[in-house]
Amino acid sequence: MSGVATEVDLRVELCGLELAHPVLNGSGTFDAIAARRTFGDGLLDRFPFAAFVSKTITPQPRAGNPPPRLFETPAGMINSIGLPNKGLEGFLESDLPSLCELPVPLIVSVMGTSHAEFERLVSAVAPHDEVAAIELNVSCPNVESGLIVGEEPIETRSLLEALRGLTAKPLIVKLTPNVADPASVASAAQQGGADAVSLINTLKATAIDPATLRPWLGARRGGLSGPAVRAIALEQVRAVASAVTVPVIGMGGIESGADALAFLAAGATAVAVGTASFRDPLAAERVRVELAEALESARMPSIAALRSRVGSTST
Ligand code: RRO
Repeated sequence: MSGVATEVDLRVELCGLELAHPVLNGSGTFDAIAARRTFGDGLLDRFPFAAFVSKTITPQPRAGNPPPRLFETPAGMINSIGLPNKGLEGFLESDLPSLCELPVPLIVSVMGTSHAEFERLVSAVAPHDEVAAIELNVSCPNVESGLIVGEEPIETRSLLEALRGLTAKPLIVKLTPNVADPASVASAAQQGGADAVSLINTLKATAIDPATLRPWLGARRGGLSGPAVRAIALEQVRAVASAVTVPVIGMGGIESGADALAFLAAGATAVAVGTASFRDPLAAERVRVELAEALESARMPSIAALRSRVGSTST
């Protein structure tokens, strides 16, 4: 990061939200409440994201998976955190008031195992004025059908149809990369009434402990993220952005302004930094500054100019 101020206009509009720049966080990769405890209110003056996506919550509290929960891979990591969270009531009482103090729009991520669970979550979260949008994490089984919602276009569409009437706030569907054709799931989400899609979640992965020759992770398998997945994420973002008209939030191994620029050129309206924030909590700030510098070098005065240059069809 050179720190040279640029004149580039990084503002983007994401399903009605006016964002100062296009860099968000990936859900579950930045604990803003813990970061504020550690870094103090200075974090709010220098908040690295243009909108904040909270860690996914479920209706009931969950302890998460047994350890070990992380495994480092070449250029990435596998996590099997297992959705530890305080549950809906705990989130509303303990976390939401703190998250509302962040200086950017708040996007709350939710996951259920049935339409009824998702309906409960959306109905309880959406009425809070400080909640700008809801992200639906669909990498979970529907206990009624036994299918992973986000792996089946019909499941995804029917979930959105069940939720659409519950709120006028933007519904963002977080897509799984663990399908042959993510564009068909994205199209189904749009047909069901989604306002945006975000991708990719992590790729199914495992690691073997060389000493025991048994799975390293307590939950046996997990999800791969980091630069190792970037090229796959970029292709999925390109495919999805050319299949839908709603905005796409692209993520997967973004660590630099050049990476972010590639996702925007592939059709994303916004990007998210995930794994890189574990090593450097200000990685997203560096990505934003480098992105502005890259646009300036390319003589593009704004994100809008970039999007018209690449002729994106995603907004
Ligand atoms: O908590 C997790 O283990 C987890 C979730 Br909810 C998710 O959506 N993606 C991921 O890689 N880990």
